[in-house]
Amino acid sequence: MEPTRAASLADQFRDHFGNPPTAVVRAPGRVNLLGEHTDYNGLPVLPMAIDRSVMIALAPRPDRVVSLFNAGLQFAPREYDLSEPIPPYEDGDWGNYSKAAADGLVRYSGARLVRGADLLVDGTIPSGAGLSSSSALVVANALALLAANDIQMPYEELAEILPAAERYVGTLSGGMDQAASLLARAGHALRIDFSPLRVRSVPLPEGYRVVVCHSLVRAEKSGAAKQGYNLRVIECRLACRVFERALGTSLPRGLHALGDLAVLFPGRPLVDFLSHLSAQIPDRPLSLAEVAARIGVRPEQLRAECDITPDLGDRFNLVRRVRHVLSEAERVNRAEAALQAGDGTAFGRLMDASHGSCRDDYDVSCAELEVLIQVAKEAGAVGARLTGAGFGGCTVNLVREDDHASFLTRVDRYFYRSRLDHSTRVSDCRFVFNPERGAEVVSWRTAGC
Ligand code: NG1
Repeated sequence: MEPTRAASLADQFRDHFGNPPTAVVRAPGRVNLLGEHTDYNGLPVLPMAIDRSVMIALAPRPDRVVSLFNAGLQFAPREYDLSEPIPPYEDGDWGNYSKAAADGLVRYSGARLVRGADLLVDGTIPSGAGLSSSSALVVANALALLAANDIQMPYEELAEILPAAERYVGTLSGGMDQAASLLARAGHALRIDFSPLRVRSVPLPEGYRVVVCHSLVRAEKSGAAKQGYNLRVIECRLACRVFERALGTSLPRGLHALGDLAVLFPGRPLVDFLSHLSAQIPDRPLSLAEVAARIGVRPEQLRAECDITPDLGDRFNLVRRVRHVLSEAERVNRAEAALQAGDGTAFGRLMDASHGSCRDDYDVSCAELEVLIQVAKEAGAVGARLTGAGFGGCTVNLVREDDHASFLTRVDRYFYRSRLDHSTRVSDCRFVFNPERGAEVVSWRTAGC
């Protein structure tokens, strides 16, 4: 827990609500080193927690009202009642992340939230940066509501529940961010596998630093990036349907996610399956009617089965998306081995390959990210890639310890200098950090403050 920040948040809480908080919670953001757009496919990821977080000072209330106040005053105060159902605010409203946590705890864990809470929320994770500010907000709200109700829940269980809870805001996201925020280990990356959730610590190679750089393009998933993200989730769901058709009776059951291929055919390289898909459909954008015709179902049936909303349009790229997902999952396996062996060079090569795949097959890069990656490589990054959903946001870079000062100087000179106005500090745009531990709840009265 950052003691100075927590103490000042507690003071602000007292000033605002008139009584001291009973607890302070902290939920960190994360940077994903490798394994992009694999989590919602049930395939592994390799993130670590960053030193930026959401912190909430809280006190229970006698009624069932949740009163949300933002310490930084960027977001307007919100109040809602915990009585079910909890209807969402307008799309994009920050209060929906708190409601997502409340609704999810009740719906998926059966938690009895009989007490509301006063919550003072402070965040230091830039939003729309691919650093998981939204999930940190959901995790912190969940921990705050549980603390206000004296409910203990293992973090592993919360990490299973909160991804579904966060879908309340309309993003079809996977489970990486909540698991990383809750279960991260200081000084380590985490390999996370899904269904069921499994987590193991992975060391970072000695003599290297991880640097996060913002492309200065915000990709808000409460805004335009949501559609781009959800479309890719749907493309993967459609691909599962084509695989079912292609693999026929060799499949013992239906495919819920592309990751089921790894479960059903253990030991077989995932990329081998791509040829089964290519045998059924061409590598070009297809309409829903074309995909349906290849599977032999009616388009409306397919739309309903895959939950395809009209805002996602009628152009679905399946072959390229699957090529990314399956190859990315294999890169995670190789990357974990490289990290275990302390081989930063091999890890860097996998990061570069991941970026190429995100750009060319998953189409989630953008012009500014490409310039930033090029600058980073010229500045000596051993590996550089976009991190998080993409469409803007941050890059993650592996840099030799001895080179990291000159790396920053060059990135500042060749990327940030011409792009930043005087009101923005470059230190807010790129940062070097040590992996943090995951979320924590500190009882404020016993903390002696
Ligand atoms: P970011 O961009 O940090 O929100 C998103 C998803 C993850 C994962 C990555 C891509 C949310 C809340 N998170 O992360 O689950 O799919 O994109 O790997 O949407």
